[in-house]
Amino acid sequence: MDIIYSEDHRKRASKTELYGGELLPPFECPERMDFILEAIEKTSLGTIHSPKDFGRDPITAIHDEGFVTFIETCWQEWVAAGFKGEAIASVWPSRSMPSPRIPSFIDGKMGYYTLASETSISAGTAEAAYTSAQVALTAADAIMKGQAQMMFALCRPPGHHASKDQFGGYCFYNNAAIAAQHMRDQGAAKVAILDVDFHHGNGTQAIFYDRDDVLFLSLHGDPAEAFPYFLGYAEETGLGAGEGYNVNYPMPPKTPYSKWSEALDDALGRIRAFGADSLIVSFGADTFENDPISFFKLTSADFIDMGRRIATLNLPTLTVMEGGYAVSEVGTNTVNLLLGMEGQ
Ligand code: OKP
Ligand code: ZN
Repeated sequence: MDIIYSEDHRKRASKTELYGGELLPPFECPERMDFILEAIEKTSLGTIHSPKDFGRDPITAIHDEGFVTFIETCWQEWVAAGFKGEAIASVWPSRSMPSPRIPSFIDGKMGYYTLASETSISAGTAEAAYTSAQVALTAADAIMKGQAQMMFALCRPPGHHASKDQFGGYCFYNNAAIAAQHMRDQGAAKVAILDVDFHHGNGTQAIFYDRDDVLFLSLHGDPAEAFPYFLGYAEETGLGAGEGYNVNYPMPPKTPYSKWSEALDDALGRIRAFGADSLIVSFGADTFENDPISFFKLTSADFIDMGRRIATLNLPTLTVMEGGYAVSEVGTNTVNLLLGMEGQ
């Protein structure tokens, strides 16, 4: 399967992540891509292509105009305000002060447009996020044009935590959601998004929550114990026309593949019943047993079986890269999924 990738991801080189009260080097680092590229080259999985530029419109088809402008201008405004560190939110329109007004000063604007403060914005973040969305769009477009049955969008930064107007969880623009909307606009009637990253895809869920044309299913660490904590429970099944088109599979610490794959099989059955004509897999390798911030127990070999099972759907399939932080093994695990999908 062919791969879309851009070196622009290196512009996202934040120095700090707020973790356990410390500012540490981010888990979501550029080196992740080097290990994935190295593993791809070893297996001759397919050809790597640069993204095309679909412009800003497919991004604002999913995200608020004001939010996109904020992402584009945040760093300059933060620097102009005289702050010395990277841009990190510190105050929110919380339950006791649910203001609908958007502050004009950048420190306040940060809180309005942020959903989690581990993720800082720094020089180049906006450009990397823009190109990451173009990577997903280019791969989706190739599928819609019938040029490929399967494509891999090697996106960085990831996207599934980003909602229409909030960034966080290492995500800025929701690459999978932007690709799904592009597929709809290019003639796909029913798109299924299967999110197998360890973390719940809260942004993707929120974006499609009231829609019946995009089925969202997510397998993830129970939000009672895992990021993003405030979304991802099984009782969240959709709203209005979207009722029944959102499916969550929260799972406890130490979940092995034998259990995890039961949820996967159920999800695959629902995708078949929905009658999807295209599939997007939001793929994170952070379900891996040695992932430093996650708690499932999948082995490297399990990713091959995961790919094989997903391929039984026999649908045009776009795989979009999300997380995975066991850096030295993220390449092997990602390539294993893709080889499994190809029936190897
Ligand atoms: C992004 B993706 C742990 C906090 C968790 C955010 C994790 C974002 C994961 N104390 N920090 O879904 O892989
Ligand atoms: Zn994740």
